[in-house]
Amino acid sequence: DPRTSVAYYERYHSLEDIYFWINKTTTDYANIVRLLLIGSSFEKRPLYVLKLSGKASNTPKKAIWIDCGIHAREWISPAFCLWFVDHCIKYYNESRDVTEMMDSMDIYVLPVLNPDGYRYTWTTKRMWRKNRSIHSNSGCVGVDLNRNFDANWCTSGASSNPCDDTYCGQYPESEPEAQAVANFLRSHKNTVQLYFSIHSYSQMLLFPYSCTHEQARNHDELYELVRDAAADIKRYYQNNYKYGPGSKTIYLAPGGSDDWAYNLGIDYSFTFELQDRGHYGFLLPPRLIAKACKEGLMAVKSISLKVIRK
Ligand code: ING
Ligand code: ZN
Repeated sequence: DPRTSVAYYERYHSLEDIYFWINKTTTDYANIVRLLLIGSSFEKRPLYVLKLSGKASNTPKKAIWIDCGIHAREWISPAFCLWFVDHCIKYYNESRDVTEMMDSMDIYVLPVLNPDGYRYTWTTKRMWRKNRSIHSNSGCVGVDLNRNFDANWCTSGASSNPCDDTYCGQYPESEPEAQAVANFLRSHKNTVQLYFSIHSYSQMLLFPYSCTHEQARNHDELYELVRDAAADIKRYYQNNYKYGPGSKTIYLAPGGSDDWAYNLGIDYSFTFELQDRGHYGFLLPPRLIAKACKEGLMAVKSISLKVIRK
C-alpha cells in the first residue's frame, strides 16, 4: 500500500503513479476527500482536483485553492501537493491547526496542473517547462501556462515566440489547462478566498503583482503575511525565504495565475518558490523533499490560519 509506506512522500512519482494515488486516496478517505474533474489537458488527460473538507458547517464555507505542477520540470511541486493532502488526512482531528483549517475552509488541491508536460519530463526531456500543445504555424511545441492567464497577457516578461520557454500562447486561456483552472475559479470566486500556486526553485514567497510594478490594493497585508510565514520557516527549519511582490522580488512576469486570481477578486493570492536556491535547482534530490514540503506547508498554514482568524 503506497499510502502507508513512510518513504512514499519522500520520492518523486510518475504521472501514472500520481493518478493511482489520487484514485486510492479519494476512495480510502471518502469521508474527507472528494474527487472533482475540472477539465482535461491538451493530450486529453484528466485534470483532477481533490476537495478536502472537515466538519460541515451551516454557514457557506470559504475555500483555499492550491495548484501544483504548472511547470513540468518543477518536480518538488506535485510532491508538495501529495505531501499536503497526506498531512491534512493524517492530522485532521489530531493537530489543532490542521483541524481548524479544514473545519473553517474547504481545500481544493490540483496535484498536477500540467500532466502532459510532467509526463514528458519523465519520458523524454527532464528540463521541459511548458505544456505540450501543438499550434498551427510553428514546429515548436508548448505554451508556458504561467504566462497564459489574462493578466497583462504577453507584455514584457513573456514571449510571443512559440519556441521560447515563456511563450504566452495565441491568446489568454488558449490552453485547456489554464482554461480549466480559470473556469473553476470563476465559478467558485465567491467561496475561494486563498490561492496558492506552487513552483520551484529559489525559496520565495510571492504575491501580486508580477505582471506590473503597481502595488496590490492590500499590499501591506499581503506583505505582513509572507514576512511572518518566512519568519516561521526560519524559526522552525533554519532556512531563508525571500518575500514580496513578484515583480520586485523575482522578475516582471505577465500572465501568471496568481495575478489573474487576484484580479478575479481572490484577495489572498500567492506563488511559492520552494527549495532550493539553485545548487540542485529543478533536480532537488529526494532526500530534500521532506524539508522542502515542510517549509511550504508551514507557509500555507501560517498564512491561511491568519486569514481564517482575521
Ligand atoms: N517562477 C515563476 C514563473 O512563472 C512567477 C515566477 C510568479 C511568474 C508569479 C508569474 C507570477 O516564471 C518559476 N520558477 O516558474
Ligand atoms: Zn515555475
